[in-house]
Amino acid sequence: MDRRSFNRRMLVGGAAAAAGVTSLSVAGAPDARTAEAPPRTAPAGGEVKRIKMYAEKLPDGQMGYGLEKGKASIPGPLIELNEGDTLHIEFENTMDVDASLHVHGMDYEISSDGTRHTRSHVEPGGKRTYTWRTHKPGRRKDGTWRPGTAGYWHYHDHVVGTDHGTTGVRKGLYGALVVRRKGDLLPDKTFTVVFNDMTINNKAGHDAPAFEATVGDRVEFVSITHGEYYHTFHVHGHRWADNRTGLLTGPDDPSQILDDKITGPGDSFGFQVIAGEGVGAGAWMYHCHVQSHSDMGMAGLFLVKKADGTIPDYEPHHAGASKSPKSSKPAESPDASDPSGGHHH
Ligand SMILES: [Cu+2]
Repeated sequence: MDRRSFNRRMLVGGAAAAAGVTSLSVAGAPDARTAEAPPRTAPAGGEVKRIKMYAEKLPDGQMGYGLEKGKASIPGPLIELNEGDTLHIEFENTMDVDASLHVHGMDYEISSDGTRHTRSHVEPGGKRTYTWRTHKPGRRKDGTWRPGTAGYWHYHDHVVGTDHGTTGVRKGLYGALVVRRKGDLLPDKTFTVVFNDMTINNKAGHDAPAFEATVGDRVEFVSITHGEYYHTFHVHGHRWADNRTGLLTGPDDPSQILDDKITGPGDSFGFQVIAGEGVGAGAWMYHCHVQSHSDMGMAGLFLVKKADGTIPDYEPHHAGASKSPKSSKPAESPDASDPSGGHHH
């Protein structure tokens, strides 16, 4: 884990990190922590957290959110909360057009909607504090059950280009938000995969990000869809449960097991897998399963390394992604400031 992602985690997931991160997992010793050691779990929420968030124009004309000036990325930073937490975001718009921060799934007052008609957007050079709240599940006074906030959610601009943020979203102003329930299993790594029009994380055809893990890592994927099209999210060699966490709660959990899920604009879901479980290391593809979409390049690689860093039978030329390490050499960790959506815990 590098400094930047560590800082990210301390900023928004500080309680989880403080409560559970061992030196083993920080040092990245996957062999030692799998199988025997029980997974770390999310603590009870209830904290008030504060972060800064910047909307910035990127050198290539795209737009991104970042936690520091000059550090914007596509997707924006992964934000992690625990049910019961409140997050205050001091948002600064460094661009020359109005921008905003609009979130799905949270409790927020209309003044944090991030829309133009509520005047909760931010003018060029301006600042605004958005407040997102979360709650635990519980019984209402009328006896009905109120769901908690925990889930795989996302945030995005809602004003650049149109009153729906169509240009902002198209250019990269979006990111993932994970809210955990007390006891939820914490992943070693989280990867955000955004199908945005015909791109993955705004990387057009055949330039999709590669995500790297080592056999035995507990890997979390967050799938978000934006734009004009429906897609299907598919990963080779790994499966998940079609429920809140993507994990079965026990032998009687009736959730369907999937390795492919249809997803449309505005949708988000997530799940965890054990990298290479039962199948081993390899350059496992992930892709949209609409044939013309994958043919046009909506495909990338989930690179699962052996403990020695090698990936068997990996020929970059024949794989779905182009910018990847060479066969049988130790794969390099992706830079946390990269636009690929990788986030290391
Ligand atoms: Cu597709």
